[in-house]
Amino acid sequence: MKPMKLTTLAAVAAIAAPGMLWALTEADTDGDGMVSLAELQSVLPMITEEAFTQMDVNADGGLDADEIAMAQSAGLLPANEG
Ligand SMILES: [Ca+2]
Ligand SMILES: [Ca+2]
Repeated sequence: MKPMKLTTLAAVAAIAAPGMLWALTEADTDGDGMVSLAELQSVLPMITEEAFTQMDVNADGGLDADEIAMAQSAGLLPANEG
């Protein structure tokens, strides 16, 4: 646990619109601030590795809030709001 992570998460939460972080907050079970393929599949079992790779724009192995938002905009992820 590094203090930087909390700062980063706070910054992300401040930037992202409410409701856009469903996958990040609910699926990020190890709390590293990104949703891995395994974490994403735990909430969305239909997600394939191929789809995940498309969503992982910077190819770091996890989806951050921006990538999730983009995937939702592109229709690759359900918005799942309310
Ligand atoms: Ca994670
Ligand atoms: Ca990524």
